[in-house]
Amino acid sequence: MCIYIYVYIYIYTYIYIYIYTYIYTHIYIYIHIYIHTCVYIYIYICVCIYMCIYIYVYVYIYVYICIYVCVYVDGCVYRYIFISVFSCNELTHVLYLLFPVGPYTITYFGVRGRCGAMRIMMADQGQEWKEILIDFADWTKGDLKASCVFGQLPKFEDGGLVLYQSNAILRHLGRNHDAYGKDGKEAALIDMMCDGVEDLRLKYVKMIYQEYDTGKDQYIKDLPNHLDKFEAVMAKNKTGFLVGNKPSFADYGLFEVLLNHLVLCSSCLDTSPSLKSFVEKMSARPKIKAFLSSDAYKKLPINGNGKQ
Ligand code: GTB
Repeated sequence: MCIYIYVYIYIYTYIYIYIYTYIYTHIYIYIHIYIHTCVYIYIYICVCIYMCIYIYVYVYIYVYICIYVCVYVDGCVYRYIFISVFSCNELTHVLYLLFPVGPYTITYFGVRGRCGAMRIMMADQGQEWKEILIDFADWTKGDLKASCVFGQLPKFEDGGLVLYQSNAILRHLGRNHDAYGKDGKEAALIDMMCDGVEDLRLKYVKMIYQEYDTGKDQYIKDLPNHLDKFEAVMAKNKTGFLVGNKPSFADYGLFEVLLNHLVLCSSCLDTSPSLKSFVEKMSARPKIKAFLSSDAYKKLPINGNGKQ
């Protein structure tokens, strides 16, 4: 009997322990796996979310920068197409708003000189620009001179575009700001007037820098002969501008050179009514008026040798 009870207890205990251990172990393993799986799934979800956010933000920023750059470049291209192919003034104004040009940078000596006209033009066109003023003593060291295409200033920067030669800069501004005529014929006439202004400017510069003391009086005497040509064109066009019905880059050039001549001889336009009225109207344009009365303009001498 005792043996019977003993065997029974033994078997019972064995079965009990076996079942208990089995169940317990399985439950334990199950919970363990469950927890680990949850942790792994959690980590996996976190990584996925992080990667998605990272990729999304990265791609979003990257794509938008690419799109903006492409659209901006395309905008510039479309702007030029509209100007050159369609000569469509109203649409180009909209494009200028969408894809603004500039800001520009001028590197030049602390004078009005070859930059007078472009500064007035940019002011009138509502542009802002940066000025880098070069001391003539620094210029003579030669490094900057060596870097300039023709060894001279002004240097003009429009983003990555670097230009020299003041009239090329005026033309560039004319293209950028719809001040180059409404079609090819007007553009050709504006080019012609710009070259005429350049001839007058060269005579003026020669007198100022080389013959001021000996040649000034004769220069003033001869002046009506030179101004007559501009007077005739201005009177014939009847719009108050050299070509077309709004200011072109040649008008800004003529306006500035006439301002300098009025300083040289205040009565020089008395026999040129159309030019006189042109100077008055240009001077009264609000943005030009503000610029001409600004310290930035007034503080600069007209020429590099102090003569005017
Ligand atoms: N064709 C060119 C243009 O239209 O831009 C002419 C440019 C030019 O004449 N630049 C002159 C220059 O760089 C400056 S305008 N000169 C220096 C050199 O050739 O080494 C004239 C001038 C002379 C001196 C001063 N100054 O003493 O401050 C300022 C401006």
